[in-house]
Amino acid sequence: MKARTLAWAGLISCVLLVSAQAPQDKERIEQLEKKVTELEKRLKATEELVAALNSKLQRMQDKEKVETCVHLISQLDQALESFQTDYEFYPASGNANMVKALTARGPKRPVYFEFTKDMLNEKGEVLDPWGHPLVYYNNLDKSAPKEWTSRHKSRFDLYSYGPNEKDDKGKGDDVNNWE
Ligand SMILES: [Ca+2]
Repeated sequence: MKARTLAWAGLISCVLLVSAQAPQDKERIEQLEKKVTELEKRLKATEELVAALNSKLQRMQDKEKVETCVHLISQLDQALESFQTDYEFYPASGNANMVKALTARGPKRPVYFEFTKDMLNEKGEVLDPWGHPLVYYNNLDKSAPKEWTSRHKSRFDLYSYGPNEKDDKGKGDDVNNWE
C-alpha cells in the first residue's frame, strides 16, 4: 500500500514537473525557431550577396575580355593591312587562311603577326578571349555566305562572338572591326 502511494506520488510529481517545465520548453523552442528563421534569412542574404558579387565579377571579366578582344581585332586589322600593302590582296576568307597568311614571312618583315600557341585552336584558327574562333571574311573574294552583309566592301570583316559566346553575325554584343 505504502509502495503504491509512493509510486503515485512519484508519478504525480513527474507530471507536475513536466507541466511546470512545458511553458519554458515551449518558449525555448520558439526562441530556437526564431534563431533558425533568422539564420535562414542571413543565409539567403549571403547567397544573394555571393550571386551579386559573382555577377559583378563576371561583368568585370567580360569587360576586360572585350577590351582584350578589341585590341586583338585592331592588331589583326593592322597586320592584314600590312599584308595587303605587300601583296596587294587580303588573305582568303576564313580564320585559318588569315592566320596562315599572317604568319608567312613577308618580303619586308619576318611575319605580320606572331600568334602564341594558346591563341590558336587545333585547326590553326585564332581564338577570341572566350575561346571561340574569330570570323574573317575577305569581302573581295566573294566567299562569305550569301546572307552575310559586308561592312567593309573593299576590305574585310573581322568579328568575335563577344561575351554571350553566340554568333550574332557581327551585331549585338559581337566585337567587330567596323564599329
Ligand atoms: Ca554575340
